[in-house]
Amino acid sequence: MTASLSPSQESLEQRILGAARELGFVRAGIALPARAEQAAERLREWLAAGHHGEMQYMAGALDRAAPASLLERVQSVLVVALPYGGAPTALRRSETGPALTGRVARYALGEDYHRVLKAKLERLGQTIDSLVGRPVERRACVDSAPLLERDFAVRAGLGFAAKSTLTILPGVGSFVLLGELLLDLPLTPTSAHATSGCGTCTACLTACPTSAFVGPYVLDARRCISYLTIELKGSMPRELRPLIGTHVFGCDICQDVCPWNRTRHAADRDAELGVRAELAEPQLVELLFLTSTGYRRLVRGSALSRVSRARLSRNAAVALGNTRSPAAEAPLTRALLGHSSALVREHAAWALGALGVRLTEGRAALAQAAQADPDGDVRAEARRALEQPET
Ligand code: B12
Ligand code: SF4
Ligand code: SF4
Repeated sequence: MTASLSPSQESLEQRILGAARELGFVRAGIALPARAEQAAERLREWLAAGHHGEMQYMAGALDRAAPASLLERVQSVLVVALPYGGAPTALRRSETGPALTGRVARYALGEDYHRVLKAKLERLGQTIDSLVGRPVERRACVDSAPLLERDFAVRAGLGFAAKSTLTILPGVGSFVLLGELLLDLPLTPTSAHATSGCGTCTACLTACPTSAFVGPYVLDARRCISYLTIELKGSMPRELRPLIGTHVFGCDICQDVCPWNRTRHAADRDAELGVRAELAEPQLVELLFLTSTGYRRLVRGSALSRVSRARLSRNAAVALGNTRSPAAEAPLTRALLGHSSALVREHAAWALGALGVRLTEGRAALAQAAQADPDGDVRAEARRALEQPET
């Protein structure tokens, strides 16, 4: 807080930040809504390099660096952080799970964070109304709003911009989701976080299985497992498929290796996010053959609803190939010969080739698909898979 602050204002900011903490936000801060010029320039360079891939919404008309493009009369940006970490073993029954089990990133293991965060921000907004004594014009943003959320989090003093591109909150780590309330209310900003805390560390850059970092602070989203399993709609680049492992929705590797996430004081996962058993240990064969009813049941109220049924099954096919387990051959064969989605059949063909085991029925199915599948991409993939050596 600055010295020029009047006592009544000071108590308003403190009470707002206190109310945020009571709602379960592990950190909260206030930034001025001025356009983030440097971040805008970095975003421009990132887009010009094509690092956003198919995420056309990142190149949309609205200025992500200027909150005023979302709320014309915005005077303050209140930024909050909701913790979703916790020891991985507490979230999953076992680290590797039984054979043919996939991995869902921690943020998506429970209830849809958009919904949880939005509801908490709405409650915070109501508290602000009662503190101020009138309805304050506001807009809640969580992830999907065109706003450079991480930059405003740094400006509001929540944490620093890390080499992994994530915002790290000292004492808390990076397993936090960000949300903002844009307010037509003048508030004194909290101090920005100026310095990076990465030092000479490069653990995240080297641990990334797909080499998605162009360098420190810059990610080529097209190579990131999060993008490949969630955002990408069509075929996965063939050279990246073996590197995806058993991830079926998102990836936490660059955060798991980060020393800032090993703090003993790591905040507990917000109780309203919870953890769903079927997401903590997703069964790959079930995902491969999801029915429309099963899909609706699985994704209802979950962040997985961002991904279509065919894409989830595509991800499961790739993950099954990467298990290198002989038990994956039968379900992949069945998918190759009978799945209604050509996207899934194509990835099932690749996965059979990638299994690296002596195929029994799989080879005959590949030969049949190479000849007779109605889709050209599936036929080509099956031919390629037949050329893979069996061990
Ligand atoms: C598009 C997007 C993605 C894309 C691209 C990610 C990316 N790095 O850009 C994909 C699909 C790959 C993705 C993945 C993930 N995402 Co995402 N994603 C977004 C989204 C919608 C926009 C991000 C963006 O603006 N990218 C554009 C680039 C240019 O911006 P940037 O990476 O933030 O870069 C800034 C800094 O790195 C900095 N910078 C650049 N160069 C330099 C140099 C120096 C020296 C310094 C100091 C700074 C600096 O300037 C840039 C502009 O401010 C935001 C929500 C939002 N509306 O902001 C969530 C968000 C960033 N994602 C989030 C999460 C949780 C994830 C995942 C962890 C999910 C998962 N487990 O799979 C992964 C993490 C991957 C990673 N290492 O970033 C959280 C991050 C929370 C946090 N603590 O940082 C956000 C904020 C959503 C939220 N509301 O909580 N995501
Ligand atoms: S989320 Fe996974 S794939 Fe993406 S940058 Fe981090 S380690 Fe790499
Ligand atoms: S792993 Fe190291 S370099 Fe990467 S974000 Fe964490 S501290 Fe920074």
